[in-house]
Amino acid sequence: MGTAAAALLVGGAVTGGAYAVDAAEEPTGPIRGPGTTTVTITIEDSRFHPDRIRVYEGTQVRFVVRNTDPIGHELVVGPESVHLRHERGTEEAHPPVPGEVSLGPGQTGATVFAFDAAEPTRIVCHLPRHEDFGMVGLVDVVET
Ligand SMILES: [Cu+2]
Repeated sequence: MGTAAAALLVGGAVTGGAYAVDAAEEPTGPIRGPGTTTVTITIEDSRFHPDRIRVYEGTQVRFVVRNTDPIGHELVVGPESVHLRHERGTEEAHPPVPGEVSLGPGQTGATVFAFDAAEPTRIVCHLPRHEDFGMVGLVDVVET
């Protein structure tokens, strides 16, 4: 990680705005979709790996989420209205809402989300302080 990326993390850059994931990995691999596809995301040390993926507009992604940490996490993917609701809300468990899955320590779970809008879409763990710590990712939704 470069100095700039480290500074962003230390500075709490993940707390504001839809583009607060500047420190995220560059997107790698193919643009997924269209149609249906499965993406495996591993949670390790309170980070999503990968934390940046690309999909074509209209793709339905099944996220298989492996939590390798000894603490619970969640994965919430969706438009900013969804993230706002979670930041202000008190929901403790999310299934079976599409795009939301809660994971106990060491658990693997899955959720499905359809990326119907060609706009950057965040993935966030909304457990207390996890987003501030850097538990955020980005899906680049590419126009077909
Ligand atoms: Cu978390």
